[in-house]
Amino acid sequence: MATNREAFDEARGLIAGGVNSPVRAFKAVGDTPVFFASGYGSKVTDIEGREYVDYVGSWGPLILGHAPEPVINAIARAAKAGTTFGAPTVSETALARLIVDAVPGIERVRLTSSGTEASMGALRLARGFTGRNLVVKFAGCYHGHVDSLLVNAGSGALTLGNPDSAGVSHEVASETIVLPFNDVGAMEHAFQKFGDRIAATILEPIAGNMGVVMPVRGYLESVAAITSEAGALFIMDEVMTGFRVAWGGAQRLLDLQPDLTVLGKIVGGGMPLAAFGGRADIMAKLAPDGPVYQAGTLSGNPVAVAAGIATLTQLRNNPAIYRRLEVMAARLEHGLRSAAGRCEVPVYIARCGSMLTLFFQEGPVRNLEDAKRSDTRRFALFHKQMLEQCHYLPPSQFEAWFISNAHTFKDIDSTVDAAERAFAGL
Ligand code: KE4
Repeated sequence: MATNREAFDEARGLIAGGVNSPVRAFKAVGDTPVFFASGYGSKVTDIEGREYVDYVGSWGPLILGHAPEPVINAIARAAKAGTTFGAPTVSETALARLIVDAVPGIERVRLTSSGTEASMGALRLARGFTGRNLVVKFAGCYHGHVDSLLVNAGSGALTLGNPDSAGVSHEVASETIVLPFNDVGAMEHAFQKFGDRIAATILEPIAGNMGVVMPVRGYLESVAAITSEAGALFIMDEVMTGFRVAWGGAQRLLDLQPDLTVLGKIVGGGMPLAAFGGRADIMAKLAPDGPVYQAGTLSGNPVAVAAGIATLTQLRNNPAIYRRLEVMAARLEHGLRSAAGRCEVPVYIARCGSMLTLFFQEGPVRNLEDAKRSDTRRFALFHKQMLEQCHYLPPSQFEAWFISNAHTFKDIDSTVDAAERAFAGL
């Protein structure tokens, strides 16, 4: 049986960096990545046979936990009937109906295979609809590796200390205006200067890719109003918050409707499926009815759609799941804060529902500059000590922890106890 180190060495000889997504390489915590063999409920087991309580949950999709029976059964049934046709199926319509019924800002939807594709499609659609080129995004918000959005991105790029990606041309980057999050004045200034050239404003309504950062009161409403007054489109990237912070996402929780919404992660139930959608008049501009081209061989494939339908159906039919997630996540937040206090380790915990981040600093964390003041060395030590105690946290200070409906009080309390031992060792 190979060790994680041996598996990583072998992978690096064949896969770029040994991983298929950079953040998985554990560079930010200076450790060897864990290779998983299986997952069930709130637990994952690595190739060395160690079992961990999992707070990554594949970076958000697994709100029901690993391998939930209704989802696995739906995937198996769908796969036996054929994995993909490249032709319409009624199951895609069924998933579309679930999404349209749940998300206030979506009247029409288009399914894709990743959040990046969905963000890219939403952006191209906004430019096609408005006939304008400039886009406003926010430092620390991440929307996938879309060239024009990979400018001062958060998440992987930030974690690797390389906020601007090589390979993104100056011309492309020059059409993206990057503003600080939670700063209305910066929005006003940008729109005074460029307003009639701006196609869209895109943001994570509750940021998760610089760590969890909440919008200050009234901020999102101001962003929406300034954007709309300029004739630009307001795009909410709810890849992480969609079906996570509430059944209808942050826009339902905050009662604020965007023109376009990007979805991913939970909507695909752990399979490669994402979506973008919005006002019918805007979506009508998409090919084949309209002039904005967007496509995908496996977009809406029956197996991923079956996983999405099974996951959303579980959430829709059991609204108590969100109340349970709130109880579990609040217990974790308060337990971590108390344990850090007893060990006199300054921490700032930001949380919305079952997504949270523990920052190693006094706080508050209102934007990327605040987030970057965190003690990432201390985070790396903490992460390592938690891993040694079999609690699997995201390998970056600038990511969100996720609690699933499969987590138990026992899981949460054991994590808090392990954290107290880790804080004491910092
Ligand atoms: P994907 O292309 O990875 O499916 O989605 C990109 C994306 C878009 N928008 C938001 C708000 C996101 O959080 C993401 C992806 N999130 C990261 C981690 N926070 C995925 C992990 C990874 O890159 O490996």
